[in-house]
Amino acid sequence: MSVHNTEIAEAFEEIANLLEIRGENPFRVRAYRNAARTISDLGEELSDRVERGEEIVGIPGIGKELALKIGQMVITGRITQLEELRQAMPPGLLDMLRIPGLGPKRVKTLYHDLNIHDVNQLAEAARAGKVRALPGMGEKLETSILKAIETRRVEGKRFLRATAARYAESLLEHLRTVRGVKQISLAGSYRRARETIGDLDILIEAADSTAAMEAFTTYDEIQEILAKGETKSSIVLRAGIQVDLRVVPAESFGAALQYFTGSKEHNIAVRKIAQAKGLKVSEYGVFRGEESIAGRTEKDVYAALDLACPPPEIRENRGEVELAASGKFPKLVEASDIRGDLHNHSTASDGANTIEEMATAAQELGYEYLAICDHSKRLTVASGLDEKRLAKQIKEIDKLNESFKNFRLLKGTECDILEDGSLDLDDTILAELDLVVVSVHSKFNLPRDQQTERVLRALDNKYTSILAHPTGRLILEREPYDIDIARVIEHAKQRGCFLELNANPMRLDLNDVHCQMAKKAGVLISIDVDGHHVRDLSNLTFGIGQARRGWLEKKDVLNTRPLKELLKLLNAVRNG
Ligand code: DGT
Ligand code: CA
Ligand code: CA
Ligand code: ZN
Repeated sequence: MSVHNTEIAEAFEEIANLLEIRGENPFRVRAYRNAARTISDLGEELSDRVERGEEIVGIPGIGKELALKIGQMVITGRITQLEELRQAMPPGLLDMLRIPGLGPKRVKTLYHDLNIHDVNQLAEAARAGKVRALPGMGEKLETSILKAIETRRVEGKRFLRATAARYAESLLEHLRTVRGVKQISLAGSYRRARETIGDLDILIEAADSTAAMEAFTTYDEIQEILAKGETKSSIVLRAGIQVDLRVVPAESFGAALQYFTGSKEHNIAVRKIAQAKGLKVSEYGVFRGEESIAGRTEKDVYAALDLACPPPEIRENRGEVELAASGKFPKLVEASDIRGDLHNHSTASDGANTIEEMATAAQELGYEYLAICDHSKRLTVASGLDEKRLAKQIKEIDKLNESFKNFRLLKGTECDILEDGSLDLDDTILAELDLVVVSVHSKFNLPRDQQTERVLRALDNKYTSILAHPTGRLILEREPYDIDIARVIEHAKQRGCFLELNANPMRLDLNDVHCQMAKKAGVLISIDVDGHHVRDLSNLTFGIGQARRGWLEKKDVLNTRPLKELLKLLNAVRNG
């Protein structure tokens, strides 16, 4: 049984939360929280270390006590202290933490002052207007709590695609080696690259399902087996993610893959086309009367309906079914089209790696360029750069560039947009840069018009090149700020500047629908990882998934351009 760092980090985070809600010593709480962050940022799995018999003490922030607990978790899968804490406190408290706006401090107040134990009691108290009276809460929070609880009931629990990806990959690896498994594929929202996943759907081709079902239901990361059958089984992983597995014979693998990839809306539209032709489509195949006329591959299934097979990412019934009849899909952008990344941080602000380390990592990926865009001075928590430090960084980058062949570091900034829409740095220093990425990191609560005007004004600065994470959302955690994206897109078009699709799996901002709007308006999108660590460069895959869902092609994406062409485009923004 191998325990992932994420699970250890989650356990520590939970201990910190429970201790804080109980009102324990803040230093102790912080020690667990810091350790959780350190562990989830580690490159290697701690369980590997323990298995090799190596020390854990010595990792910053992990003392003897915490090391012992990590050891216990790796070996037994649990931490006694956490189990005791869970026993001692109402289980619904942790669930309350998932409501946006509620941290351990507020949950502690709700628990101690109003004796609220779970989300239901919280909703009741909020409806009765009791929450607003608590210190530091107010009517606004009370309303947003209620709203959050209500939408949650509709949506159910979802997971970030990146979280699901980690667990999906190990599970697939486990299943791939099973005797008799001929083909295996993920289906459902995961295959369509949705930003969040309700559950994972896996499809296996095997003549005999016994071995596959056995391997699936004895997987060592299982929390619960929901169902075990001959063709279908469902489990819940320890991470809380449900996985549905279906085993099908070769002659219907394509039909099952088509059906379970969805989306439901896409399938309904496809079924209508089939009906008009006197055919029936199901997860078993395409049928004329009793006779199956297709089902082995997805392509066969669509072909039997005179349709071309659409890329999974666009199967949302947003125009792809109509296009399928003419066989002309856009040629969606691919990771290999990307020539460089235009938004990255270094140790100068809040990044974990030096400029040189970031440059090396980018070169290893075969990139032609990488832009260093550290935060600007207003963002003091991220040690943002003022004009003087940025001037120094410019010199440093110029010097580094002399040593590269076929690669260029671009000089940039991620400049804060101030409340009035002006930029955080002087134009004179912005003029020295290759590009200026601008973004909102404060005043998320401005009214829609004011927020929109603020951003439009920032785009009006002649040095502004790219608007980063344009809506500021954090998926499953923070709603986008209220902004009129249609106006932003239109303004970017007029100004000739660019919008970002931030590839951080928690942001994916712009979203798919916005990307499609930008494409229609003729605004180029820059798909950037917003790297704070060399490892983050691999997040490109999430950005590409979202871009494909937004129908973007190579030509719609700024950083598919070779360096020379890119520089021409960037220059045109400030001189055009
Ligand atoms: P999720 O899991 O909520 O992120 O979204 P999906 O799309 O993975 O949905 P899921 O797991 O409930 O079902 C997988 C696929 O199976 C879905 O995309 C389409 C197909 N499917 C499920 N239920 C129905 C249905 O009632 N009608 C049709 N036409 N297709 C369905
Ligand atoms: Ca699913
Ligand atoms: Ca499912
Ligand atoms: Zn950034």
